Amino acid sequence: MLIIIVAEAENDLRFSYLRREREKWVVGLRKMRTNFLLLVCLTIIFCVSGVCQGGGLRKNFYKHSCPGAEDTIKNIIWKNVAADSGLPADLLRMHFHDCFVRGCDGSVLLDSPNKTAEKDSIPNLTLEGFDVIDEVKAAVEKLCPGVVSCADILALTARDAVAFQFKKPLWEVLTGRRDGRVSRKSDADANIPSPFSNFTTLKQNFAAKGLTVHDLVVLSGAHTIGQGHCNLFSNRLYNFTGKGDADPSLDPSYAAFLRTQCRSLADNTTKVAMDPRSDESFDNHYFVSLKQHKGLFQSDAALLTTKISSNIVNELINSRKFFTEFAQSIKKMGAIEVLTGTNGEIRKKCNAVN
Ligand code: HEM
Ligand SMILES: *[C@@H]1O[C@H](CO)[C@@H](O)[C@H](O)[C@H]1NC(C)=O
Ligand SMILES: *[C@@H]1O[C@H](CO)[C@@H](O)[C@H](O)[C@H]1NC(C)=O
Ligand SMILES: *[C@@H]1O[C@H](CO)[C@@H](O)[C@H](O)[C@H]1NC(C)=O
Ligand SMILES: *[C@@H]1O[C@H](CO)[C@@H](O)[C@H](O)[C@H]1NC(C)=O
Ligand SMILES: CC(=O)N[C@H]1CO[C@H](CO)[C@@H](O)[C@@H]1O
Repeated sequence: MLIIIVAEAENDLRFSYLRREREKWVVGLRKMRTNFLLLVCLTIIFCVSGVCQGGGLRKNFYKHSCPGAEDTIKNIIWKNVAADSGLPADLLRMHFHDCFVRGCDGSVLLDSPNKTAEKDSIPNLTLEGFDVIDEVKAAVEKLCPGVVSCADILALTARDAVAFQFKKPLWEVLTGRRDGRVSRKSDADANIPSPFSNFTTLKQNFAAKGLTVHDLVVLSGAHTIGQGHCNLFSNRLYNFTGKGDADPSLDPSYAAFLRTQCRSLADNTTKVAMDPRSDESFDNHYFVSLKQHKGLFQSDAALLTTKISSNIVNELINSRKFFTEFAQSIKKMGAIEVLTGTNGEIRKKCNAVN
């Protein structure tokens, strides 16, 4: 009898001990759950405010708010590219310029009442394709007013224009960007890389946007399409060191050919293909030509001046590698300093703030 009582007391004790342990656990778990919820909330807040990596962009952001948007954009772009094979280059370059100045926020599209907007900076003077962006925006506004940002339109049109050649997209575009309200010429001048820059400066320009040397080399491959104006490289043809000489790093026969195109140092109207093999085909030829010292700008040639970057050039001569790497780097470029959540606005017209 006594033994049983003692045993029960012991049991009770053990149970109460267990109960206490269990309570500790429950309390601990509850605390953990609170902490976890707090963490999730903070992450969401940070992502909405654009602080977290990727900037809160996501795949198919307009799936519910404007399901037809991406198809509408693609159809208009393909129609326009069919009529103007130079359009992919215009739109790809515009996306790049947008992202490098105040982030991918459509600021490159804003008109300037007093000639102080990004559009008025020297490199932007030759940006084309604004009218096509306006056509796209008008169609998307008709479909779902006030929903799709001009910043997303820029990113999507660049992808779709290049996709026309392949009848399928070469890279994924996340969406959910919002439009900025500020466009300053001084920001463009300070952030858009110059065709006269050396490797060190280019590397710094890209690092300032969170992009690596690898991204710099890969994205320069965009110069596989499009053209450059003579005055941006003719110093390499006629007067490289002030002695009436050519740039020794430029292939001599290619330099001779370029002199037949750009007749003088002052020529600022003639345009020349940046990829002498195929300036309307998006391919890895930029790197093939570059390795033969036929890069058009000093900024192209600069990629051969360090071991690390020239090794990357060698890798990208592999076409499959170029396509894979380009898709990754341009996705990264498309997330530079984006406005998301409630930041910025959705412009009614791409050339003016609301
Ligand atoms: C590495 C630094 C870069 C420099 C210094 C640079 C410079 C230039 C220059 C000077 C032009 C010729 C503009 C003209 O004469 O009208 C040009 C054209 C172009 N750039 Fe770049 N660029 C760079 C990077 C990029 C990137 C990252 C992209 C896109 C991902 C890009 C895409 C283009 C395209 C597609 C064109 C042809 C535009 C056309 O024909 O309409 N560039 N670039
Ligand atoms: C005109 O330029 C000045 C800077 O010179 C700027 O402060 C102002 O906001 C600009 N006006 C518009 C309408 O953009
Ligand atoms: C690159 O260009 C910058 C700016 O023009 C210059 O200060 C720097 O010395 C150059 N670097 C090299 C390695 O030539
Ligand atoms: C070449 O550059 C030098 C030094 O800047 C200059 O004095 C000369 O006039 C230039 N030559 C031409 C043809 O522009
Ligand atoms: C081209 O050069 C001419 C003559 O030097 C000048 O008047 C004109 O403004 C220049 N155009 C551009 C777009 O730089
Ligand atoms: C100030 C200026 O000339 N801006 C131009 C920028 O490029 C677009 C498209 O070519 C022109 O329409 C602008 O006038």
